[in-house]
Amino acid sequence: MGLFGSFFAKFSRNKATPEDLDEFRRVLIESDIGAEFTDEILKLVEKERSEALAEKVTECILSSLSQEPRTIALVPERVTTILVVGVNGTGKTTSVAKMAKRFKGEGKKVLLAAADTFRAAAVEQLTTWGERIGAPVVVGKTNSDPASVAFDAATKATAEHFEILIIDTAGRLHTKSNLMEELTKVRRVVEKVTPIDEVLFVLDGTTGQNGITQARTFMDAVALTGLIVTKLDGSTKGGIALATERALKIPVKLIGTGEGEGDLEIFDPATYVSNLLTQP
Ligand SMILES: Nc1nc2c(ncn2[C@@H]2O[C@H](COP(=O)(O)OP(=O)(O)OP(=O)(O)O)[C@@H](O)[C@H]2O)c(=O)[nH]1
Ligand SMILES: [Mg+2]
Repeated sequence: MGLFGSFFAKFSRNKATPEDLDEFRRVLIESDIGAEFTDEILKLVEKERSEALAEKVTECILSSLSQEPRTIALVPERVTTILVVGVNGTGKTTSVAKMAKRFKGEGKKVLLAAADTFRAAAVEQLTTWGERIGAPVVVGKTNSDPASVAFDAATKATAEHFEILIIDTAGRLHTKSNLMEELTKVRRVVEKVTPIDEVLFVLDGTTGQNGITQARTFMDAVALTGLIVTKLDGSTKGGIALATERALKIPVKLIGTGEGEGDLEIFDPATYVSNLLTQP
């Protein structure tokens, strides 16, 4: 993640040459941090050539990010419901399992809903995770209405006093309006039983700028409250996390750093940016 570290080490010691700046611009663009951040950071680098540069750039990035809390706030008096959405293969089901594992570790009573009814394998995948973690999973028949599975899960969660319900949904292309409508329906139907507290969009950290377009369409359909950015282990492209947060004004809450159930971290922007700038 210390993508820019070697540049900052150099820029704070010497004057950056035009070649250095070109090279740095290329690295910024390739990191998917986006055009706005790239321009602002380059301006600072051109202007400021001192020990204070890293600090100024950190300030510039952090002040553009969301000020909303990054933790998932639990509602004490009723079930806290989390809906997990995103395009295909971004890591939704894995992230659902990782969150469940984390909450179970805190001693919470967790219920999962397999509202991805398109493929039998998807239900199996979540059921296997559920068994491993010790969280029951509400399932429906293959090709049944995902909203009805989500409704059943919300009803069970409320009746049996679960503290957390996490609803996994099928991956869908943001350009397929019927599938986006299906998601809106899941939300509407669950909210007949209990409010949805978090709608988390799972973004593959190796996706390019298209991730922002995807997130915008999901935002319109289901009003996202946060992002989970996955596959940041070993990626040099994690800048999309910052670019998407800036564009949508919703916080990155969690980051996925591997395929294992423990590979989920609460996103801490200050540490993230500091690593980006200081580690070579
Ligand atoms: N390296 C790495 N791999 C991940 C991470 N999160 C998920 N994966 C892998 O990405 C692949 C897809 O993960 P899933 O959780 O099945 O993705 P999904 O979004 O549920 O996929 P669909 O339901 O088909 O849309 C799997 O091989 C996961 O192990 C992560 O943080 N890092
Ligand atoms: Mg899945």
